[in-house]
Amino acid sequence: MSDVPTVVRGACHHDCPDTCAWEVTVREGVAVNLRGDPSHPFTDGQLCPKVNPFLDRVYHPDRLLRPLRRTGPKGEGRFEPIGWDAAIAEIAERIGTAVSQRGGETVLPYSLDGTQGLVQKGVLADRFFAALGATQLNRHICGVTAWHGAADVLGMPLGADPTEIASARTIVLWGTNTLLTNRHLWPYVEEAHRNGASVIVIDPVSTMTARRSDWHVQPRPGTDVALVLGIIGVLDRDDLIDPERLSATTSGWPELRAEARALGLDGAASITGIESADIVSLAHRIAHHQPAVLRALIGMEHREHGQDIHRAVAALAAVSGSGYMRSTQVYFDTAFADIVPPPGPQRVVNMSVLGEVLTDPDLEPPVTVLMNYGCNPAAITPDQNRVVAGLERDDLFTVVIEQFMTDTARYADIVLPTTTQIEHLDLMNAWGHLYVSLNLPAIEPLGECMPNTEIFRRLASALSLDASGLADSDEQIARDLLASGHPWLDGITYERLQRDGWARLAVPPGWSALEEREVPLPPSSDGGGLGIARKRQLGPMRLGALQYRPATESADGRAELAERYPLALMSLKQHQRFLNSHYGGFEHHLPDPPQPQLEIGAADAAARGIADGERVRVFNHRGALFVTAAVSDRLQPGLVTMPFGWWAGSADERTVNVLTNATVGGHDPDVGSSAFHDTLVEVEPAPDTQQLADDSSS
Ligand SMILES: Nc1nc2c(c(=O)[nH]1)N[C@H]1C(S)=C(S)[C@@H](COP(=O)(O)OP(=O)(O)OC[C@H]3O[C@@H](n4cnc5c(=O)[nH]c(N)nc54)[C@H](O)[C@@H]3O)O[C@H]1N2
Ligand SMILES: Nc1nc2c(c(=O)[nH]1)N[C@H]1C(S)=C(S)[C@@H](COP(=O)(O)OP(=O)(O)OC[C@H]3O[C@@H](n4cnc5c(=O)[nH]c(N)nc54)[C@H](O)[C@@H]3O)O[C@H]1N2
Ligand code: SF4
Ligand SMILES: [Mo]
Repeated sequence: MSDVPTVVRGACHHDCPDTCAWEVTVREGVAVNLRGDPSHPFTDGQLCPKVNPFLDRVYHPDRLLRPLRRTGPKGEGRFEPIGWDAAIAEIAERIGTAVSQRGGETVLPYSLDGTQGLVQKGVLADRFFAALGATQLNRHICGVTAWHGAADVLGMPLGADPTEIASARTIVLWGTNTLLTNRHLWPYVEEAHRNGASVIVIDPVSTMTARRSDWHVQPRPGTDVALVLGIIGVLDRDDLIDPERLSATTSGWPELRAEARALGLDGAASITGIESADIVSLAHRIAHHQPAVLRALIGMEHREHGQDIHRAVAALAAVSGSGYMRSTQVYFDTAFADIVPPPGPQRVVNMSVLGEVLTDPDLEPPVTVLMNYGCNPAAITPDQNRVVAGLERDDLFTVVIEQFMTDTARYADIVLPTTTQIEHLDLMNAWGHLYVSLNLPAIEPLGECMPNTEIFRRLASALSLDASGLADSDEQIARDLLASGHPWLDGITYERLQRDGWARLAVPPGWSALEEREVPLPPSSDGGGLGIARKRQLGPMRLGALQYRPATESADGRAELAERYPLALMSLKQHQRFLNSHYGGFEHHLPDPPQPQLEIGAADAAARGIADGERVRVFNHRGALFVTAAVSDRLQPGLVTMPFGWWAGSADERTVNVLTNATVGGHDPDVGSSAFHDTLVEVEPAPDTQQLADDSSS
């Protein structure tokens, strides 16, 4: 082995819009340095506070390095090491028996974007579960509601290239916390700002991005549809809409205008809590300082009517002729080859309602095998008490493929140790820019770890599954994804990516969904899975009737519930060193103080006799947890917030999701994310320890 250091190119695997390209320096087989690729235009040589210390995660003493079999009760976390052959044989035997007794649908895969790499995230696993005839999972907890809202207007919901934000004169960051969640876009925002653009943030919460903006517009949570109707009403009243453009590019304007007129400016102001004069200024700012860009990402979709909110923002872009930016995922879905089997006839389960699915006594067949990878449902899925009750079921055989002993892994029958991004090969797309990258393995897998792909290859072989592609190598899968023949992949070959690390999709610069209404389709565009967007035809942007509806779980939705639980809870991505649930259990990533806190406004705290720093009980009809109160003057009355991403050990073996609402936010129950932010709670000073002991013994 040479002791001359080598540099291996790769890219971050995280579920983050930025997908940074990186370089790993390896000496004697050990990764000794990691840095952002200075040549990548979007990464610009910088990673982020979460990932700068990523090598510590790779070499962390708690890394899972061998397969484990459970020896104690579920959830307790007692395991013994076993060999790979024994682990694979046992899983294959359990799956084989379950499938022969109850049919393939008794197996439920549960995964998300723990890694966003296209190879490790899914292709082989998808082929494996399709060949088994397993229950199909709608992986809709993130992004799909927003996708549908935008698609309601745009057909195919492509937005403009986010880097084009640099040339805007008005930037509206609508329900997105750019500085925290999408930090590599911020330099482009700053460039526009230096050139005179104003930066407006529309967010009920005073986020770090809101505090850096020129104007923070703070609607009551979940009322953005009314705000949009108010703005459209002003544009209409003041003759600020170009009728020719509108009739050439949209349909359904009369219906939308009728709704805006019916609500009126005063109606919009009273629902949103924003002064009429401010709604007028916002409308005038957007109309008079073009090009304006409306930038939305994901957060607003986590509501019962999230689809309407995203639809409203897209409709406002269409009416005002503004640029519209969102996830760029659709570009990659369109460009890459569709190499997973199309959806089968098996039942579909929405991942948002896992708790209900695992505890439903009438589900036929019941889920008796749960295969979890790239996601930590015990921590991140709403209505956590039901999720945990499901994971505790003795008749459920659970396999977790993980890097660490997460909240979910503690409930597994078998835990399989898996590689990190610097130990395996992957092809990376992105949802915040248009660069594709190739991640090459920099070091050998640690211990006995294996990539997801190899685990599914072995399971397929042990089960003698007969379907094509189940033995494909990782490199073959990456090459096949690139081989669609789509013009956006022109000149982007595996070899070029091996050499350069990354390449921008060949989407013409300046191309935007609002200007150009034709999307090149690949030669064969009839596949399923990845290519769902391709099947949409583009036509005029659809406006149509749109109304504000309060969420069922809100003060205006269910008065009797709001009487018992009068505070709205938003559970936010708010820590600089957290990425979803990845770092919640890592000491060096925790904030100071190292506990999740409940932020509550001074008046709401005073009304309940709660002082800053005091321990409180937060509860509703789904569950309860104990945390410390942080009394603040930044919150609207009636609103409380808690951070998301902590592991259960941080607060009474539960996270904020013990409280959250699992209602699905799309217009169809199988479609869309959960209404995390439409959650009502009450808060009280925590009973003292003696009373707790009395309660539990009675
Ligand atoms: N209350 C509340 N809940 C939320 C949200 C919220 O805002 N509030 N946000 C929601 C959203 S938008 C999302 S996306 C989800 C995210 O929730 P999760 O999907 O749980 O989040 P991640 O931290 O991205 O990834 C989870 C796991 O993937 C594992 N992993 C990483 N790489 C690999 C790999 O190569 N192979 C395997 N097998 N595992 C790997 C990591 O070790 C990690 O434990 O949470 C949702 N839940
Ligand atoms: N540091 C860090 N970065 C991350 C993540 C992380 O955990 N940590 N997670 C990644 C993931 S998986 C995702 S999905 C993205 C999410 O990226 P974003 O969508 O930018 O982030 P969120 O915090 O989910 O939501 C954005 C904002 O929406 C606001 N919001 C909620 N409801 C409403 C509403 O009704 N109206 C309006 N106007 N605003 C509302 C919230 O207050 C929040 O500030 O971030 C990614 N980046
Ligand atoms: S988490 Fe996001 S910002 Fe941080 S390195 Fe990964 S892609 Fe870049
Ligand atoms: Mo997400």
